[in-house]
Amino acid sequence: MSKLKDTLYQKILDHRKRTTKLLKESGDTVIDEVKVSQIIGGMRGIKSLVTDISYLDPYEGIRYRGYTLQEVLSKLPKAEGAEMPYVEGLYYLLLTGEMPSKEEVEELMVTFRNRRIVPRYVWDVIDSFPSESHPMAILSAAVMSLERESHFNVKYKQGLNKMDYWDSTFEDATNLIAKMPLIGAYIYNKLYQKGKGHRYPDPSMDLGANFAYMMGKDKPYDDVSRMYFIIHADHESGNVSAHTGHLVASTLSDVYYSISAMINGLAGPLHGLANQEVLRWLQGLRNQMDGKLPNEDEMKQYVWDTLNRGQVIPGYGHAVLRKTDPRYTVQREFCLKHMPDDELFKYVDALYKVVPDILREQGKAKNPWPNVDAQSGVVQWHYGITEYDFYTVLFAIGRSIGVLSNIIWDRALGYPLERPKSVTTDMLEKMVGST
Ligand code: CMX
Repeated sequence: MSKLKDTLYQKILDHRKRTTKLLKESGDTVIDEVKVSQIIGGMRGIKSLVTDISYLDPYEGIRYRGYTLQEVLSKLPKAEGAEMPYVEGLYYLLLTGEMPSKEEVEELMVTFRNRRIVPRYVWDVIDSFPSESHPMAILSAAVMSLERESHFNVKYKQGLNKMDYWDSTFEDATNLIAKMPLIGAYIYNKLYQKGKGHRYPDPSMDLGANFAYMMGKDKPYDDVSRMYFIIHADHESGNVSAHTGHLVASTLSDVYYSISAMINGLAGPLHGLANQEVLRWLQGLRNQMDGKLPNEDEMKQYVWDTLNRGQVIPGYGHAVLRKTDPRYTVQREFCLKHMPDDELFKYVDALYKVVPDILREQGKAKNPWPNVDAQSGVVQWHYGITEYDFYTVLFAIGRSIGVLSNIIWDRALGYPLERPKSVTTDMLEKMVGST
């Protein structure tokens, strides 16, 4: 057993006792109440899921296993000369709650290296898509096609003990994380480089550096990849991508079905696709201004025009957060250091000065502050990834690390099939006495 798997197993044994005790001694304790507005309003804020991988505080932002993003970025081991930590270390942290040592990360790097070969039929699936297809549709299908590799399914058919579900799920999850960057880079090269730029991974490199290498990008794009995958990895359990992954996995569908579903949820413009929407929207402004940087009044006008057309300002607002997203701040700091004179970054910076006040004045959005997506496309654009349809694929590679960690723990703690109850509008009207 690897150090990671052994540590994880010990944690699982301890944690099971806590869950059993909670259920046995406090199973009927009321934690929350539900309002009509929440039932009609997308279940906002109802406390009905449990996860220990991450927690989202509305005013502080995300913490992974209790650590803020800044702490994660400074405490996880880094490659020699790198600014951003190993992505492999994040998987260790999310699964075990412990900061790994450099040796523990290196062991995990070897594990990923040994598992990253992608079967030929996956490349065939990707190649069979028309070139106008959205990369998220291709990614979803590619992950789906890997389903026949599932160890969990084989073991389940053989008659698997419930206590052991987590083990083969861990194997599947680790295999999939190892392959995701290769699949993503291959999709990029197929769609936008016509297959010419495809490179096989370099065995000496970590996950982030290898992704940069396969994308044909020089330094500091290795750090951009590491930063990107780490900050997008998890955002507690209620967001659409994480929740979809968990929901599908709760039927004991394997991780390939679950992550494919997660990708489909992430592909919507109100969720992961918002980062490409930001770029599209900014390009609209740039075209309108003939490339000249708008002054504050012109910027305000463009924002108001968007709102007056009944559209949202992409990259602003959030269902839970009520302050500037720390994932935005991490990327902003990177931009200030590496690309302060970038033209689009200046647009993003100028927007930050006008949008929150305008959204407050309009009085609809509960959170007028920028979210992660307001910055992430600009970083990619600067390093030559100008095909913004691709940005959500990068988000999906990162998000799969958190969602897979959650699914392994779901299995370890025996969480059941998810099945909330619905009511009819008639029933709601009767309940509130309005008929
Ligand atoms: N621009 C304009 N209006 C906005 C807005 C924005 N950025 N954010 C919220 N609003 C509006 C909503 O559309 C809603 O209007 P209606 O009452 O007319 O339906 C009202 O303000 C209240 O919404 P809310 O409770 O503040 O926000 P929700 O929880 O319903 O939605 C989100 C959250 C992210 C979908 C929304 O803020 C939005 O559409 N933002 C723009 C898209 C975006 O950046 N998405 C990425 C989020 C991060 C991620 O998940 O990846």
